[in-house]
Amino acid sequence: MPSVLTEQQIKQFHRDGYAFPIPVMGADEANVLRKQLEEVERRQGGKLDPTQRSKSHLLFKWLDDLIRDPRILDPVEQLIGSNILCWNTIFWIKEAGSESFVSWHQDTRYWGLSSNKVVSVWLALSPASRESGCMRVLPGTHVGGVLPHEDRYQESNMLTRGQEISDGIDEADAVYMPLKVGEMSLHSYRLAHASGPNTSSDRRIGVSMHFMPPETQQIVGEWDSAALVRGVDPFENFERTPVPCGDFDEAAVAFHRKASEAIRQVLYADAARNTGKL
Ligand SMILES: O=C(O)CCC(=O)C(=O)O
Repeated sequence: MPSVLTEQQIKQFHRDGYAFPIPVMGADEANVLRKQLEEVERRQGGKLDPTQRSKSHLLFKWLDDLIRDPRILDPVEQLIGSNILCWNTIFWIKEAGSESFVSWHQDTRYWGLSSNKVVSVWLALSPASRESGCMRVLPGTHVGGVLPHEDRYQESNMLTRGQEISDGIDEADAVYMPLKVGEMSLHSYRLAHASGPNTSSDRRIGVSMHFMPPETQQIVGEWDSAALVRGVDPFENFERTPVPCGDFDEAAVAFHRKASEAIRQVLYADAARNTGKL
C-alpha cells in the first residue's frame, strides 16, 4: 500500500500544518496490532499503566518496528529530510462512551524541543470518527508564535496538566481529521489541535509517533533520548534508544524507565502538580 505524499499534500502540510488521511496498512494488519496491545492490557487488568503510554516503542516490539516502517517514514522524509529521529511514541486511548478529551494545545509549548520541524504521525488502530472523538486542527496555527496556554487540570482531559490555549481559538475554523483503521494523519507539533469525547460504542485507539531532524536539541531537560530511525545523526544531541529484542525486553524496559521519566520532567516542568497521566 503506497503512502507517499502527493505534491498537494506536501504543500498543504507546509501551508496548513497537517495532511490526512494517508493509508498505511489494511484494517487486518492494524487489527493485529490492536490485539497485541489489548492482550497486554488484559494481562494487566484492563489498562496500560500511565507510564507505559509514552516512549512505548521501548516496550512494544511492534511499535519499534512501526517507527522504522517505510510506509510511515517515506512521507515523514518528504517533510523533514532523510535523517530522522523518533523522539516519542504515545498511546491515545478513549474508552467507548468515555468523556476523555484533549483540549486545544500546541505541543511545541511543552516538549522542550528546539526545532520547528517536528512532525507528529497519528495512526488509527480503531475507527477515529467525529463520534469517537477524532482529532481536530486549526489550519495555519503552526506558523507564527506559540499561543498563550493555561493549565486547567480537568479530570477527563488526557493532557498531563489540562493545558489549554486560553486565547485565539475560533472553533468555526477547525477541521476534523477522521481516520479509518490503518490510516494516519500528519501534523506539525506547532499546530493547535484538540479532540472531543468518545460517544461511540468502540474504543478509540490511536498511537502517535513524533519525528524530528537530528539537529534538534532538548532545551528544557538535561538529558533526553531518541531512536535513530533513518539516515545518520551527526549531532548526537539525544542518547540513542536501544532496539528491543521483543515485547518488554529487559534492557529496553530499564531504558524506558529512565527515558519516560526524562520526558515527564520536561512535560511537568513549571507545572503546579504532577497528575500522573503519563
Ligand atoms: O489523540 C488525540 O486526541 C490527541 C493526540 C495529540 O494531541 C497528538 O498526537 O499530539
